[in-house]
Parts: sequence; structure tokens; C-alpha cells
Amino acid sequence: MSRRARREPRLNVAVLSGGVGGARFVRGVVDVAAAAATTVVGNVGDDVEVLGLHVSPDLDSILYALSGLADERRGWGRSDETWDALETVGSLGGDDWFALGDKDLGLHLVRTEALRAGEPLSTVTARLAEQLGVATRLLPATDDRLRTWLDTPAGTFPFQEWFVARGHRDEVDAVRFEGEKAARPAPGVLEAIAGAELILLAPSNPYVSIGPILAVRQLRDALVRRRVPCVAVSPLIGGRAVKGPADRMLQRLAGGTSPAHVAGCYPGLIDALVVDEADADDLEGLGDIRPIVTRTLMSSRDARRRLAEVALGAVPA
Ligand code: FO1
Repeated sequence: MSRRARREPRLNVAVLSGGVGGARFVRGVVDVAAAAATTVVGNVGDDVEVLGLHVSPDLDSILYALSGLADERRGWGRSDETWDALETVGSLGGDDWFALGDKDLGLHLVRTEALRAGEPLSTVTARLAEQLGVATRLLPATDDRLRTWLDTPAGTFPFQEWFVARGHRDEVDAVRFEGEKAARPAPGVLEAIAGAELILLAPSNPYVSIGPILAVRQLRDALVRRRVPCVAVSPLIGGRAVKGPADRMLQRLAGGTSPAHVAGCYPGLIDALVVDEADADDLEGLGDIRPIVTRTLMSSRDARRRLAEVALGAVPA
């Protein structure tokens, strides 16, 4: 932790991100730090094959957020979307539980064709980013097949079936990552972590958004060996998730929703935890992990920027 990282345009930052909260945060980071000095490592555990197409929701949320195409209100997919293709699918008795908009479908067609032609996911993602004018480097955590599965009292489900089709209503007993043993970091991931002056874990669900990234063994090992600060941003405000099942999962799997419970998801991996003002009185049990209290709700562009500034500035002298 000896290097003094400065919050200035050329700070090399690696951000681990998944989910809607991750994409919003990444947008704030890129607004504050230079896009070219930021590398985002994205979750692929919730990738899904639908209607013969490969969908990478978390990579796409980041691509759309950084290209200004995201539907801000919904949090996923594209703005000004139309749904004609999906309606046709439904009318023909096809699979329409996973809502793919017409514009979004175009991206999945291009990605799927490239993957079928043998291109790795990282190469396709880089090309998509370039075509969308995204200057930030976006890497999938792995090019290998890695899929999140949930064990619940109602059975075991692949991520999107649990999250979307079942509305994440089932409590989760365990999270598993199919393919984790064989998964290697995508090209550039280890280099990005080794070259970073600051590593950030976005305010994403620790179990199903950051967990699959950390399930890539060499990637996790690189974080354990880091010589620069690693700062996580808690996804909870007052012990509650802004959206999604993170609070219920923490309660059931970690035994509580305090900052210490969030930090406990990242053993040996973080040096500081950014928490909301609403959690400022609940900082016991963090041990060596430095709490940084601020407002974490990313309700506007300014709020996103302010949170990113706090996280980027969280480097001890
Ligand atoms: N989330 C939903 O709640 N319902 C959907 O039908 C849905 C479709 C969808 C299509 C493309 C895409 O990139 C994301 C989509 N999401 C949908 C969001 C996605 O399930 C989650 O945001 C992430 O997987 C959680 O990280």
C-alpha cells in the first residue's frame, strides 16, 4: 500500500463490476477519472443463451451506460427501445420470458455470430465497445464458460431463471459457479489489476455480481497479492438493497446486513469500504477495513460522480 495514488486524470483504476448498480458506478468513475486509464472487469456469471443468442447482461449494461444508450429508469437494456421482435416471438409460442428489445437484439446477433465464428468474448466485447464509441476498456472476467447457479428451497436454478423468470423470490441457500475450476482470466485482466494504482469493487451484489468475478481463481489471487488499495462500495443503504435481492442474500448467507457483513464477503481482498451515511452508526466489526462514510445513492449524474470521487480519493497518504 506504499504507492500514493492521486485522484487526477491519469490514475490507473481497475473496477470490478456487475449488475445495474455496477454499471451506474462505472459511469461515475469514468466521468471523474480518465476513460482511457480505467479498465472495467465485468461479470459474466449471469450470461444466458436465449432464442439461440448469447446475452451478456452485465457487460451490456456497462456498454450501454458508457455509450449513453442505457435506459436509465429500467436500469438494463437500451433507451427508446421497441419490442416488436419479442411480441412476435410470444405470438408464435416462443421463449419471451427474458425481455430482449429490438435494438438490444441487434447487439446479441452480432455478438453471437462472432462467438460462433470462434472469437473469444473479450475480443467481441472490445469490438462492440469500439463500435459504440466507448473509450474505457471493458473486459469480461473470463472468456471461459462461467455460469452462476442458485440453490434454493424450491430447487436449483441458473441465474436468469431465478432472477428474471422467478423474480428472485426464492431465498438462496448457496451460490455456485459452473466452470469456475477451468475459468482463466480473460486476456488483459491480470495486467489491468497488476497495473492499477487503485482497485474498486462496485456497489454490486457481492454474491451474484462480484462473486462470479472472484470465482476466477487467478483473478482472486491477483487481488490477494495486490500492492495497491482495494476499495469496495457497499450496495446497501441502511442495511437495505436499493433494488434486487442483495439484502436478503446477506441476511440469509452472512447473518446480517451491516457494513461488517458486506466486508465479510471480501475476506483479505479489501482495504476500505465505502458505506452510506445511513450505516454510519453500524461500523463495528470492520477490523482493519477502513470505513468511508458518504452518500451512496446514485440517483443522478452528480450523485454518481460524487460517489466515484469519494471512492477514487480513498487512497491513504
Ligand atoms: N431483467 C429483468 O428483470 N427482466 C428481463 O426481462 C430482463 C431482460 C434483459 C435483457 C437484456 C439484458 O442485458 C438484461 C436484462 N435484464 C432483465 C436484466 C438482467 O437480468 C439483470 O440486470 C442482470 O443480469 C443482473 O445483473
